[in-house]
Amino acid sequence: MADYEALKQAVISGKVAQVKEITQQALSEGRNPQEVLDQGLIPAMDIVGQKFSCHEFYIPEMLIAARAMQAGIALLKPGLAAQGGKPRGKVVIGTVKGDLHDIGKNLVALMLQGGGFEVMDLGADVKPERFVDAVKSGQPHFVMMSALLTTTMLSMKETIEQLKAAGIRNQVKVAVGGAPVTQRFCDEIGADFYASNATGAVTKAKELLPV
Ligand code: B1M
Repeated sequence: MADYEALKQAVISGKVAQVKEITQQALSEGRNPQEVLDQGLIPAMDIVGQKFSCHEFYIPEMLIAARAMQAGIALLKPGLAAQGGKPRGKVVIGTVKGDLHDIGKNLVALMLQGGGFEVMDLGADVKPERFVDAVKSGQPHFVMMSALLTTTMLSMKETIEQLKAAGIRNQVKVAVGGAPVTQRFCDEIGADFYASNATGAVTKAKELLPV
């Protein structure tokens, strides 16, 4: 039986081999990759965050846990991206300037690919100018920005301002997400939509695609 409690503990303590083993076991039992993600890997990172907040963990422990989480995601990847289908639309995605958190952004990118979107991933620490250049050159339907820090989410506003200044704001739908981002913040900065998780980002993008 898939032991999600053991999976969480393995991620928290950064045990890569154990994470791989338990994840693989869950998949062999026929567990849905999304379930493994939602019940094992993601809750583990929430606990890591709590431990960091109360100074029980420091940066090295967060990095070690992040590496373990990524090892688990790598095994889930084929299943998460499997739905495929014909290309639905194009997305430019990145984690905003000053922000190196890319696990959530990578998951959103992966689920978008699974939903049939063509994804241009600009990586992390993406300056507004790079988003603007990517819209000009790639002609995407969507720009999706991720931020995990309250200090970096303001770069989302700056990116929207720069898209306006370049005269291309109306060519794309701008979507925002990441732990500190809210619907209210989305409305305040004039983004088109907010999604609290990867599945939500895919669902909303599908709804907004021109037919
Ligand atoms: Co950092 N970190 N970190 N960290 N880190 C947080 C975010 C923090 C909440 C921890 C804490 O204090 N409890 C805190 C932020 C506080 C704040 O601003 N409110 C924090 C801090 C302070 C920092 C540093 C400043 C620490 C320091 O140096 N003193 C530093 C900043 C570095 C920088 O970016 N410039 C830092 C560094 C790091 C590591 C590099 C060590 C590592 C990141 C490794 C990596 O990403 N490659 C790290 C980690 C791992 C975390 C926590 C523990 C986990 C983040 C994660 O991967 N979650 C995190 C605590 C937490 O979030 N609970 C924390 C799992 C991931 C699947 O979830 O990214 O939320 P998430 O993505 C979700 C949704 O948010 C959504 O969908 C995803 C999947 O469902 N989503 C989107 C994300 N992007 C989206 C975009 C969309 C839509 C949905 O577009 C439409």
